[in-house]
Amino acid sequence: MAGVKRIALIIPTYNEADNIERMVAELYEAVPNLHLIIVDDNSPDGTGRLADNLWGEYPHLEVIHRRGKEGRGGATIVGFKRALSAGAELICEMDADFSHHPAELPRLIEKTSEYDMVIGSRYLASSRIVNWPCLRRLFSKLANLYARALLGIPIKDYTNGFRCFRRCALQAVDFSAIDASGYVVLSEIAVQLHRRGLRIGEVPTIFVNRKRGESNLSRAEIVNAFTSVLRLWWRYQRGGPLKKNYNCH
Ligand SMILES: Nc1nc2c(ncn2[C@@H]2O[C@H](COP(=O)(O)OP(=O)(O)OP(=O)(O)O)[C@@H](O)[C@H]2O)c(=O)[nH]1
Ligand SMILES: [Mg+2]
Repeated sequence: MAGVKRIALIIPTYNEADNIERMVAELYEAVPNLHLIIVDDNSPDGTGRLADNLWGEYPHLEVIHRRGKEGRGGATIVGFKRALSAGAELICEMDADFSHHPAELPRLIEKTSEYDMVIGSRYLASSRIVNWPCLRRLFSKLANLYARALLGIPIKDYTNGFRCFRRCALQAVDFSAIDASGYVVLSEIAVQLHRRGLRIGEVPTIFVNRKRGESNLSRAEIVNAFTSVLRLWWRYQRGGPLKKNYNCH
């Protein structure tokens, strides 16, 4: 059972003061032995301070503070590296705004017995998306179709940051080749793992639009999402900057 494994979870935060305390409580309810790593980018609303105050209340909570808002992807990479150096056997990531529900985390964890990376997917038959405006749904759907057409990985959801990795899968990622820092890092990691022949699986998830806190998705980031997938395609089209195949099995 996955419960005996050393499991780390990375949560990138920017202005999640309304969510962070309840999120942490529900996560430890769902997976009590979690090594939780919160990576906060000096949130003006004091999320980082709130997270610090939780230290001591929970057995394995760690908070990494960065100087300013530098993007979700880069924050997650900092957390991944910390989890690897701490010896985690499974490493997960999720958002702090309850779009990904803590109670669903054990299902992703369990599926890592079959796959090297597991994605909580919004686009499988029994997945659901709750309270997302039409335009947002359309944008996400288009972004995923576009990524799939260009990058060719047989997955339905490239852009949901609800994932679990086996340790060996994250060790296979060449972080030095990743120069982006925003949401596209999710796609770049998937490209690298796919090119290295690692197994990527999906489990259905119920994705709920944030109820509290403000959206971090700016118009610039939407434009960036499309141009950066094009860059990825260009960089990785002939095997890209990757070193040799990696044997995870
Ligand atoms: N550390 C860090 N975390 C970030 C940054 N941008 C977003 N996040 C976090 O990454 C997760 C996903 O960001 P969201 O703002 O929920 O982005 P989204 O889901 O595309 O859009 P909304 O839910 O509408 O805001 C949340 O936990 C954010 O707090 C950033 O620059 N740095
Ligand atoms: Mg969100």
